[in-house]
Amino acid sequence: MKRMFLLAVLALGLVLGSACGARTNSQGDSPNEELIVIGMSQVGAESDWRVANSESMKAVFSEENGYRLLFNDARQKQENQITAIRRFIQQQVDYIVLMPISESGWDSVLQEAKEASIPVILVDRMADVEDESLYAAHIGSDFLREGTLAVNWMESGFRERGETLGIIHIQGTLGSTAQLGRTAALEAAIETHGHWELLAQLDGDFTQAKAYEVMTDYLSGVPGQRRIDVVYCENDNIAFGALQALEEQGYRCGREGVNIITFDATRGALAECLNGKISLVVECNPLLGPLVEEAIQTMEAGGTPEKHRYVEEQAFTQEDLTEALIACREY
Ligand code: GZL
Ligand code: ZN
Repeated sequence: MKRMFLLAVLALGLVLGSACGARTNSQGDSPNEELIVIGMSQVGAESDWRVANSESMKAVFSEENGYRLLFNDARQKQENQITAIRRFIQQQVDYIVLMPISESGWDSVLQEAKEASIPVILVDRMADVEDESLYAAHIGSDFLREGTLAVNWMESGFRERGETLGIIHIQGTLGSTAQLGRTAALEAAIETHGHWELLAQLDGDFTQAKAYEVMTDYLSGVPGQRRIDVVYCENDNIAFGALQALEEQGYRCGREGVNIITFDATRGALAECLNGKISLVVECNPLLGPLVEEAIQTMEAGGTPEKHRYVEEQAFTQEDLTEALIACREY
């Protein structure tokens, strides 16, 4: 009987504890009051870029810097991000930082955060919401501009080839802002260049394994070797998979053969560019932690952060690179 009574008291305590909204973190202990509690929903760990992005966040939002970071890895599933955000709301975090995997599907859960008076900061990709007041700030890249850097290079880089340009397009996670912007730039350029031919559009989902699989499937379906002038890879991990598949099937990659274009500019891709296998690397900066902190500190001081902040990015070819430059890069 005593055991039953004890169990009932314990259960009641748990219910009251969560009902009264005591701000507890996932370990259940209550954080020091002065720490700013951040609920962070990260896409996953699908690429080198993503790993660098997470490391940048964890380096900034540390306890010694005055934060308690509740970090959730959604393993590339939007429903896991939505579940994490709802948990952050229950835990009454001070801010929610969301790296949205895709643009759609956020209106209702961000409405719940707004009703709980928890500011949301969107990082990297965008959330396509009806009501812009559902997020306090967005910090990320201009993906259309990145794609435009790539097609401008294609425009100037192949003048001497004159006749048709055979292009294979390997896309990133469909519906993500990065994929939408980089795809839009290429598709617009193909429209205006009668001599550019889209040989295939494949889904590489931003991972090396998927890109290797779809590229190998495509190449094994082509009798012998066909002329491929450009493989437009929407991130470095796709480029690594495509490069492996192309070389396995006997293709030469580089300025005289198949020109691989890629986005992110991780050290691995820059090294392949320096050695001549990748022709163009467009930078996409993952080191967004300090910019997110700036927005949070602005709000802590009662200010209003910029609604959209875009990071500066450039493109690299072999001529721009040295071992020393690559060694100094942070990711
Ligand atoms: C771009 C980011 C993309 C990277 C990929 O800002 O959303 O997602 O380009 C990552 O490497 O997977
Ligand atoms: Zn042209």
